[in-house]
Amino acid sequence: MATQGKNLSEYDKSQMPEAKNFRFGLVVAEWNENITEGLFKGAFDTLKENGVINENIVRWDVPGSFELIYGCKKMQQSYDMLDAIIAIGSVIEGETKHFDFVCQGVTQGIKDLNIQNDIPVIFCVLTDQNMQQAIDRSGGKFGNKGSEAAVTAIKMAQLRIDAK
Ligand code: DLZ
Repeated sequence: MATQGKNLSEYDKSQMPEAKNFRFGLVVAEWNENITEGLFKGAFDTLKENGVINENIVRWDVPGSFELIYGCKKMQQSYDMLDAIIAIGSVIEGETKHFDFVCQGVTQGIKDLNIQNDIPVIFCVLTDQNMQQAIDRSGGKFGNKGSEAAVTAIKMAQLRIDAK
């Protein structure tokens, strides 16, 4: 089922895997905290709506989006019972090339974790030109990408089980 551009309320919830026994990790960057907290809330609320219990959700914070790579790697190693991890960050374009390096680094780093290790890491990093675009996608007029990441995490957790 195609899900692009929809928020959870538009999803066919009857098509969602049974998630009540799944365990999830969320690694949250502190940079642009107003945005990443909105993304975290969207993800957390959607996991709960799908039956995941509080005890099966673990959260770690890291300073910036670049640190999501190491945070997710250590979480994979520390909690090998997790079914999926969601990496939450917000990178906003500034006047220097830092934006490009952080975006490329975190994208490639999380891609590498998905290749190297068995617990799927879901990419929930907004890469926006300005703060308004980030607000619009973290609980604003274009929905909440954290919620979409949680739906993806549940589906990938089920895929991992089915593929074993
Ligand atoms: C340095 C930096 C800059 C300029 N912008 C962002 C940003 O928009 N979003 C974000 O998550 N992190 C940013 N950072 C911090 C880097 O991710 C990282 O924390 C530092 O470069 C230290 O490794």
